[in-house]
Amino acid sequence: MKDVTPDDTHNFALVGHSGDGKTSLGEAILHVAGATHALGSVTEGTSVLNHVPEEKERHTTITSSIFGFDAGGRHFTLVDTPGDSNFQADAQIALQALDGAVLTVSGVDGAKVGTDRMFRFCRERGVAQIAFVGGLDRDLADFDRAIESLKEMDANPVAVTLPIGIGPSLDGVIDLLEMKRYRDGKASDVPAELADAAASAREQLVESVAECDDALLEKYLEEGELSAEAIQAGLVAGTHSGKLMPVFAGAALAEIGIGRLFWGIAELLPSAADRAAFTDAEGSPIEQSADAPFSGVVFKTVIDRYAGVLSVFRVVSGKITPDSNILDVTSDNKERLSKLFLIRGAEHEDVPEAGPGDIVAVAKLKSVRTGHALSAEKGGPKLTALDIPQGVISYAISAKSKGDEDKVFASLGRLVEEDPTLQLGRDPATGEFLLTGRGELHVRTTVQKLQRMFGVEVELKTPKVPYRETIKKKAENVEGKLKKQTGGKGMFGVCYLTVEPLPRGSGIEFVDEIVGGAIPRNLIPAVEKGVQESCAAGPLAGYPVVDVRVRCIDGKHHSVDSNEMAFKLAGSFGFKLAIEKAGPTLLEPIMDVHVSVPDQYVGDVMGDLSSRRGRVGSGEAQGSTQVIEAQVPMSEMLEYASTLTSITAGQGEFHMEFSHYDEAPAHVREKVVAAAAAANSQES
Ligand SMILES: Nc1nc2c(ncn2[C@@H]2O[C@H](COP(=O)(O)OP(=O)(O)OP(=O)(O)O)[C@@H](O)[C@H]2O)c(=O)[nH]1
Ligand SMILES: [Mg+2]
Repeated sequence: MKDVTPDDTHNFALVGHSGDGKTSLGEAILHVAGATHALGSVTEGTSVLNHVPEEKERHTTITSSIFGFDAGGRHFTLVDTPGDSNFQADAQIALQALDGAVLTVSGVDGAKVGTDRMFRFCRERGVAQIAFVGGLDRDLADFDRAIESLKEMDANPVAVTLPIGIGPSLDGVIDLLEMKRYRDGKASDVPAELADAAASAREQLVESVAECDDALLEKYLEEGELSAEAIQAGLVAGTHSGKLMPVFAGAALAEIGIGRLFWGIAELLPSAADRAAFTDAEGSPIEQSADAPFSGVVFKTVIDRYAGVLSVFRVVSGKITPDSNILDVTSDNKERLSKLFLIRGAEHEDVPEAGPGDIVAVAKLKSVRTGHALSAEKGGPKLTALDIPQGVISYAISAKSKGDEDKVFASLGRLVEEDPTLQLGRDPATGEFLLTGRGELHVRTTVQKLQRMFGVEVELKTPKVPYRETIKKKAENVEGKLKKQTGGKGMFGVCYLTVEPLPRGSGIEFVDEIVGGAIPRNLIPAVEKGVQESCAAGPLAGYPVVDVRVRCIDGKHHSVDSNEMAFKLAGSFGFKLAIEKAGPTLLEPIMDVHVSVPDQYVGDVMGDLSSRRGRVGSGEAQGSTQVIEAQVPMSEMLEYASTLTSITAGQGEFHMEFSHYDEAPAHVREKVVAAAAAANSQES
């Protein structure tokens, strides 16, 4: 690996809808490339990519898996990602650090919600994509229909290979660039009976390529053909810019079309040198030179049974060797590296150094977490950290047996370190511990892992909705006063606060409008601190207060008895009083919900969403499924997975993400306030 330049280094992810064959495809690529000796199988539990026990048990990927290998003088890192929306954030984090993506599409069903979601994510982030339509060896497979579904998704798909035969009679592919048939890695002539179909598909390919580039189009119109080099160069440019999506046909289990896809990964997706530049906080590009100081970015954390916590990072610039000193830019801590590892699924091997484009892991760093930027200890480029999607659904969590609490929370802390989309916190209203994840399955899988890895059992209670509190009107000149001047050391501080509503998403804004020293300059921050601390638990039900401007307009002080504590308390009292006068109200989180169901269930699913206070948009057809978009309060969606399963006989799929906060209707507010009051009286 150490002799390979970034031009010959390729880091790619397999992404797509859950169960559409990403891991099987990964196994086939590794096998065809000679990185593994036997073809691993998801169903038989021999996959080197699905190596976590929960994955083997459930035959599904729950955390992305990394496999570095050399082939044909180049170095590749394959990242197999989860398709389920509970775990797909893992793919979204990894993609920010890689060079390209293979969008895996079902040859039977075509593109689905998960396909669409990853396609859009890549497009927004400028990640180049090629597609693989797999499973064409299955009954009812239809390559053309799958291509159509990609068009409906608004991609610009163009077939680079065509299947020969379909379903059980699938027997190789035709490479439309070379006009050769490929089967078992061997090229031969295109069968005569397919010559016409292949010629017309090739014409389509050439036309699509030409349409992406005016100069090429002119040449094509003049000469009626383009040279092989021009077509390939056009295809490469179209893939990198996202104007084209080259599509490869095949079947992972039968290892058909895999060699051609692997060619596409190496030749059409950008290399480490060609990908869009990484940038620093100012948006300036970082030069990916081996001679520059080191910089890198961590996109995955793995708890390894032997090595401990492994941070997997991509080197962006410079070279790094074991035992170097580095800086964790994001947490601003110095770290000393130990050994460097190349990751191959569950295995890892020592490497002596890593350079730009390489993906390696290092064990036992203290402050480094997924998403953090790393740099040389002195003078290294400071990359921006990766975006980490946050959890959206919270469960109250407690130890099953008394006395196990410390162990539970220490172990959960380890899992939170490994998975940055999980958060562990405390419910301000009830004091309960909350585990927040991307979905119900995400949280439940975490609990299962907790038991397997640390032998501790916990109980989950109904999910908690992260309500917020805010105000509806202005309250002016409200006095916050602390006066205790009888006996001993006195305390005196008075502030006058005006609070007014701010637009959604503004948070808390504190404005210092004190003139003429009514409150001494050095004590004004104490008022702000008091305000901020009171924001953590609002007056209605103890949820954080948001979207309020707090203006500190006047105050009084005493030359001896005024101090920080006095003004902090005055700020806190004043704020609470002001909020109560300003029409406090409850905000509830609204989710963007996307449900994909076969046609016949659309009516029932829409009706059900409306009954959950949802605002349901119109459905959009994607092949034989309909995608329904709706906005629904989170509190109505907590146990939706089981409802959807029963309405659609298990054929529906949904995912949701946080959209915005909205004022909760009175009946919801009353219920939440009563629940908080009940929890409070139980505690006291
Ligand atoms: N017949 C056939 N079956 C396939 C093919 N590819 C995958 N499968 C089967 O489809 C099922 C799902 O395959 P996986 O490779 O686990 O799919 P995945 O996309 O990794 O799934 P998640 O990790 O759950 O998102 C397994 O039972 C595979 O054996 C294929 O090309 N042909
Ligand atoms: Mg998988």
